[in-house]
Amino acid sequence: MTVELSQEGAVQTITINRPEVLNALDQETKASYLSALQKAARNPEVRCVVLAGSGRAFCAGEDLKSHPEGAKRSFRESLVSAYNPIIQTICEMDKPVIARLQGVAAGAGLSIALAADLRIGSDGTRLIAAFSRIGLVPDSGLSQMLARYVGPGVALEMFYTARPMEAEEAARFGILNALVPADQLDATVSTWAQNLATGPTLAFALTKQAVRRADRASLAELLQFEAAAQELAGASQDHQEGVSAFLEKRPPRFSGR
Ligand code: T3D
Repeated sequence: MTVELSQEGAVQTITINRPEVLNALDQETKASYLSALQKAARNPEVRCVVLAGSGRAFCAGEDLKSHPEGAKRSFRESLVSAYNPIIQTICEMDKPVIARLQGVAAGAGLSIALAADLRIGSDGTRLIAAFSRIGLVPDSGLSQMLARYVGPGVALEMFYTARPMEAEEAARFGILNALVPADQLDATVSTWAQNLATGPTLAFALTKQAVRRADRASLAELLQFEAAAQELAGASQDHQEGVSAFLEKRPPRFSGR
C-alpha cells in the first residue's frame, strides 16, 4: 500500500509510504491519497487529520521516475485530475489538518504541506520549491500559498533559485507552528492532533472557513460571514457545553456538534 491509514481516537493519519523515492507521488499513489482525504473529510468520526510521510521525507512531489523519458503527457490533466483536488480537499475539509514535516517537502509535496492548516517540523525539515530545477512553474496552489507566508519577494527567490528553506527559517515565517527535536516530533504531533480532535469541531470548521474567506472578502463581507458563523456556533451543543464547563470550573467535553 502506497498510502497507509491509521486511526487513534478521532485522529486519522494519512501516510504516504514510498520512502525509496522520498514519498514522491505516482498515479496510483495520487489516486489513493485523494480517496483517503475525501473519505476522511466525509467521516464524522474523524475530527482531525494528520498528513505524514514515511522514512526521511514528507513528500518530494511528482514522481519523476514514473514517466517514460521524453514521453508526451498533459501536465494540465495531471494537475486538474489529481493535484488540484488533493489541495482543495485539504483546504476545504471541515476539520483541522496537520502536516507532520520530518524531512523534505519539495514541489507539490510543499504545496500539500502548505495546504494543511498547521505544520509541525523538526531539525530535518527542508522546504524546496523544486520546480525551476526541472524547468517547471510552481503549481498546486504554491504560487499563492508560499507568497502568503513569506511575501512575493522571498517566494519568487525560492521559485527562481529552488534554494531550500531550513526549519528555523520556516518557523520564523510562521510556516511551522512548532519546531521540535526529531525524537519529539511524533509525540508533539500526537498531542496537538488529539487536542484538536477533542475540540469544538463545528466551531473549528467555521473558523477555518472564515480564515480562508478573509483573504478575498471585503471587511463588510467578512463581518457578515462571522456573524452568520457565530449564529451557528452559538446554537451548537459545544457552545452550551463550553459555557457549562466554564461555570462549573471543569474542562469541557466537546462532542463536535
Ligand atoms: O504531473 C506533473 O508533473 C505536474 C505536477 C508537478 C508537481 C511537482 O511536484 S514537480 C516537482 C517534482 N519534484 C522534484 O523536482 C523534486 C526532485 N527531488 C529532489 O530535488 C531531491 O530528491 C530532494 C531535494 C527532494 C531531496 O534531495 P536528497 O539529496 O535529500 O535526496 P536524493 O538523493 O535526491 O533522493 C533520494 C532518492 O529519492 C533518490 O533515488 P535513488 O537515486 O536513491 O534511487 C531520488 O531519485 C529519489 N527521488 C527524490 N525525489 C524524487 C525521487 N524519485 C522520483 N521522483 C521524485 N520527485
